[in-house]
Amino acid sequence: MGLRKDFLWGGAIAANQVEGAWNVDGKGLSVADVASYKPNIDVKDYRKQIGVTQADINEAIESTDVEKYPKRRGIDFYHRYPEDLALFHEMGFKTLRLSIAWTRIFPTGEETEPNQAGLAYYKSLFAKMHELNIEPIVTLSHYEMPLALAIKYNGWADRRVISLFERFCKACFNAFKTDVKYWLTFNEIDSVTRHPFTSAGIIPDQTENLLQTEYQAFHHQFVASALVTKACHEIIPGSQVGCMLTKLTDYPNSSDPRDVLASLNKNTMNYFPADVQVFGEYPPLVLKYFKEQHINIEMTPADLTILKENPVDFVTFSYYMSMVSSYDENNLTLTTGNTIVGGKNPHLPVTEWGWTVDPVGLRISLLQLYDRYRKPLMIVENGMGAKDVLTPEHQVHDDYRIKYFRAHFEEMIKAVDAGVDLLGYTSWAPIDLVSASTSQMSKRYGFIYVDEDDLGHGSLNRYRKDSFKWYQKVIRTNGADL
Ligand code: BGP
Repeated sequence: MGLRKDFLWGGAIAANQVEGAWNVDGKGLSVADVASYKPNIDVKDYRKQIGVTQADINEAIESTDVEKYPKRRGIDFYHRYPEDLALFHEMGFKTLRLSIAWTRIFPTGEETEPNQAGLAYYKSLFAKMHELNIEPIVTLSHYEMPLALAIKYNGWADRRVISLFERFCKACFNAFKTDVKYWLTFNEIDSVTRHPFTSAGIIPDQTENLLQTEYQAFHHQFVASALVTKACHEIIPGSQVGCMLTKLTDYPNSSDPRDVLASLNKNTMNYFPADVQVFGEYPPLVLKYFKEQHINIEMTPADLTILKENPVDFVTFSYYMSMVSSYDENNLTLTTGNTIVGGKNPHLPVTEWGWTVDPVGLRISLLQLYDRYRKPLMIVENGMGAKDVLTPEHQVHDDYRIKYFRAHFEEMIKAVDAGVDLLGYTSWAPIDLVSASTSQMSKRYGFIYVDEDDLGHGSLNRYRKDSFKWYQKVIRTNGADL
């Protein structure tokens, strides 16, 4: 048994967390460019952190400060990609998951013709990848959209954004039809309600009924995802389009049936965006929940046909942690019950950022997803943020990272042995980059250390960590030697 021979081992990155060059070659401002570094904010308050206000945006538009806006400098992958790809190749990567910045192709989202310099950049990047036999897996929307669309339309809250996104995607399919076979539509599509600004361009303090707006934005993304799946299949015969879900595997806090019910309900809500993309329709329980919450989504009959006719080909997900739900008797909704989530799990350790470390949860996730969808799966993000130390000899002894991955790979292989069809695994992230939730460099994930601190100081030199050699061996033996 074991992994398939052509298992796609590799890593995953996102344009806005690595590229930098935020105003180069005609690029427009994206929502990610205005998410600022707020060192004193409580890192656990994820939603607040990414909840940018209109005042923040006004200030950010004027600013060119890359200390305050670290995603604007990234790790300079824009210029250093040949060196970085060579390092990935040295580790033996079969694939690299990356995203295309919409704002490099359509700077404000509303131009009628694509920016040629933006297309040319990605064209050379893909050429280099093919030279090194690294198969691209491309995310079309990874936590960014043109800022202009957020300001003008409140992002994905507005139906008109669907056709603008379609225009962007079709430009990519036409330009890269010989370069890219695997495409993902929206990164962690379920995250609209967790951080509406970065995920859907919704400006919370300008939005009257936030929950209603978030679910309407969800709907527009589902329709857009189905439309571009169709376009991709038409423009690139043989292409494969996947959805991407945050796998927040949820456990009941106890065997009290009410806790079990709370967790079941939580999972129903976690799964629903992938359900829509795979089954082409909304789960009845979720529609009932909308009714109870007085959420009225504008859905046309044409939308429902588009969803039904264009399911995704495969299912991908990020896996970092599991959650715990408990029943809350004072706070109950009719269909889904209500849950206090994120409770501590006494069986699991946590990282410095409070994320549970749960390798068995990865196996559970794979089994659950395969059982539910019966589609090929791919793990497109998994990894551990840590505060690494660079020695004076430029080494990083990250045995904790090796231990983390080893435990996760063991469980992944057990799931495959149990019959799960798994296409590949891309770690988050193979190289240190600017963190999405904290905007900090010091939350490091890579096998490659980047000499850059939270304020952007440093040589930007790359150094191989101990885990680099280890991952190289894992890929070489296709997971046989962990
Ligand atoms: C996922 C995102 C990634 C990445 C990762 C780690 O939710 O898709 O973009 O950043 O989480 O999160 P963080 O950077 O906040 O540690």
